[in-house]
Amino acid sequence: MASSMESLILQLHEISAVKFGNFKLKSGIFSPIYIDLRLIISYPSLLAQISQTLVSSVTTASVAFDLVCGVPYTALPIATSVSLSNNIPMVMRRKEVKDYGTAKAIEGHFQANQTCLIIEDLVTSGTSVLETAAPLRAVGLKVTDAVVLIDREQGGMENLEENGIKLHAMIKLTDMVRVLREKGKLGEDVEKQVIKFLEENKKVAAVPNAEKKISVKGLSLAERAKLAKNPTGKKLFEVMVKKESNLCLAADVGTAKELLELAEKVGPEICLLKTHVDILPDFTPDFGSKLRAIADKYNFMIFEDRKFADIGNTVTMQYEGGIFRILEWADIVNCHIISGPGIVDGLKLKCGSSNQGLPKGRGLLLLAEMSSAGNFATGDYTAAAVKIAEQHSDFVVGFISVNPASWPGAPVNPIFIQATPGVQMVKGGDALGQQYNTPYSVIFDRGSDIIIVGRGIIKAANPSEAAREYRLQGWDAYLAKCT
Ligand code: S5P
Repeated sequence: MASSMESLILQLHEISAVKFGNFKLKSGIFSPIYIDLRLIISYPSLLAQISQTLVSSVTTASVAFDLVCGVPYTALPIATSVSLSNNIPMVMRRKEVKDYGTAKAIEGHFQANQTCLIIEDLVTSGTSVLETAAPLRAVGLKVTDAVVLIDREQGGMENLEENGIKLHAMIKLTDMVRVLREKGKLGEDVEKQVIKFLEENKKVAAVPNAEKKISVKGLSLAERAKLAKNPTGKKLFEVMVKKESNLCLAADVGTAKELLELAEKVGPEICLLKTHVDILPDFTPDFGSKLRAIADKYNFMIFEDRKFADIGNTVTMQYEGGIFRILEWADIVNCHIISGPGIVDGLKLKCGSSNQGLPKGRGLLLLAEMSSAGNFATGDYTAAAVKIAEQHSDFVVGFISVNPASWPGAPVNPIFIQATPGVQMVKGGDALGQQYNTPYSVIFDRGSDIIIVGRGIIKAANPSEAAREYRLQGWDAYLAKCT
């Protein structure tokens, strides 16, 4: 190893950017090594040295690029330093796509087809590099290479390779540990402990595509698909796995024309598209078949958010008849349980599961909780929804929920899908009581399966780009649950 690299490793150790001991990681596991590269901003000459070495390592490898982009946040100052000292323009990826102002995911001037080098401080599974590559590619930039200061050697290089990105790592963690031992900064026993830990945790990698590689606490979506009793619920699980998407678009736009255009744009990113057909002034009887054609093309399912609430006999007619003829085209509908279990019997009369020999094999979601402030769907009401679902598990495919991890006896039967509205990139709300949580908190902390996103996508300058961001964040949170 070059002496400049050894000096860099020693300096990182000196400033405590690399520590040895017993550290609890975000994933809950204990690690004998901890790396915190955020500290380098306090040492400008070290930061400059790192940036220079990063650039030389890629130029030696003859990588050509027009722009650089740091993975937020730790690598941003590194990318800035690279940009300044080499006069290479930089672009910046927003972690949160705002729904006001210009709402861009990528900031800065660039041209389509330019090549952008991604700069990262530390790579484990490669997920954060992929999260930055996705919006860069979505705006037409080419991403072929990424350079990282430290590679933890936990599958990142392979995962990036699978996604068309060559990773150039300046320092491999095992080399770093070896150098520090050689220089007397740690004993042989600690070195062995760290190497053993790295070996054992190689499979912790949580990246898109990792469904097959990971072990899952609870059941994976693929396993739940096998248990599902309703054909529509089963298909929804399968679509999620196939598309690596737990994103439902709430397509609350002004006209049917806009809705169909939006479905075309966002189709590749979603597993489910949710409609409110009664807000479409230009609804025509062929709306359902037009939407179905797009759903088939992009392999997503259709959910009419009708929120039936009447007695069984009335909802039977509302479901099948009227102008909208929802039963004909919606795979899934939902209902409140305020009127009691008869509502489920009524809807089921028209479209129960194929096991019962009833037509259509449609699915039903029960509103067990709501996202709006001060709503009454809590406590015993939520528990009653779970009970009704169990009694009708051939027809009920899951719940509209907000925090299913907090329900008594949680998690509930894994055949049921949890779908959660009130999702945006930042926590907050609107002026009319809607309350938002982030994709990560909904999927990881609150134990839901599907994020339902409306304005976060519709109001973005580029809805398909925003949808991709939501899909990646949602899926990433699912994978994080899976280890
Ligand atoms: O409790 C709920 C249930 C639903 S289905 N809260 C909700 O917001 N919804 C729906 O989710 C709502 O009708 C809208 O279509 C979507 C949320 O849209 P956003 O624009 O606030 O993301």
